[in-house]
Amino acid sequence: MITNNIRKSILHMVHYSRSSHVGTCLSMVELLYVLYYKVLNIDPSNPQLVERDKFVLSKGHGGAALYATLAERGFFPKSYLDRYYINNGLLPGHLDMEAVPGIETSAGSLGHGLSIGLGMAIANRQSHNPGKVYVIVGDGECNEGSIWEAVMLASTLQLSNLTVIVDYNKLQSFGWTNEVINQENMAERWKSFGWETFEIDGHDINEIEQTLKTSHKGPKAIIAHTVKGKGVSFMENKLEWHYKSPNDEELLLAFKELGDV
Ligand SMILES: Cc1ncc(C[n+]2csc(CCOP(=O)(O)OP(=O)(O)O)c2C)c(N)n1
Repeated sequence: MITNNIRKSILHMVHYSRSSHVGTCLSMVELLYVLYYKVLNIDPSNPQLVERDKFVLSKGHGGAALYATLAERGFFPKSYLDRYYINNGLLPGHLDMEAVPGIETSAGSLGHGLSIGLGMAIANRQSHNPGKVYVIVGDGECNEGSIWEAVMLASTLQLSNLTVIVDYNKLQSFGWTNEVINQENMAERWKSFGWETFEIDGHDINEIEQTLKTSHKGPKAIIAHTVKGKGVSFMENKLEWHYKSPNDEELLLAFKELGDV
């Protein structure tokens, strides 16, 4: 199963590099899988195709998940994943668009990806380029004011070529998202800013695909309910896995759960 392979790559990468953000990455595996295998018009052998769809991972601290998905999809050899977040490595911990083919924008400082995606969508409209733009933002990331500036402009311009997925895993780096800054009724908030809004299970592959393929006249927001750390029971909904990397024993346990050992 491809989603399992992506999860195993992520676990391997954070374990080997002893780095953070494993929960962040595991939360969006199904979202990335559906985008890269069922939705995006992309060609791994020609990543600069002018009319391609573009994906922006705004929560760039989850870079390992995108690197793992791109490697799985054939943008670059899987062996590159061994060079994640290490000295003299190839793949920086926060996304680097110069590192490997297939990454549309660097990210890590939260709150910028949606504005960048908005700019891409405007440029495509102006140049009659049919390429669509998809952006994943984190729920904690939605604390950033710049997100809402982009949200307002996108609906003013009725950008039907722009889709945002909020990876609504309810946790951020300091605790439960709604206890840091309350964002209850997340879907209503996006709707009130003029976006066509959907609320889905962010781990249900069919629901993700159907919702992404639903046509829309203005910008589309998909509030995807997810679980931080999804797929590894002892990491699910646990704040500490924003920071910790699994030790040898934990890695083995995680792989067992994923049916590998
Ligand atoms: C501008 C900015 N401020 C703060 C941080 C530190 N930071 C890294 S991850 C994070 C929380 C992100 O939470 P969320 O968007 O919900 O993503 P998750 O990891 O839960 O998927 C914060 C505040 C940052 N990277 N950029």
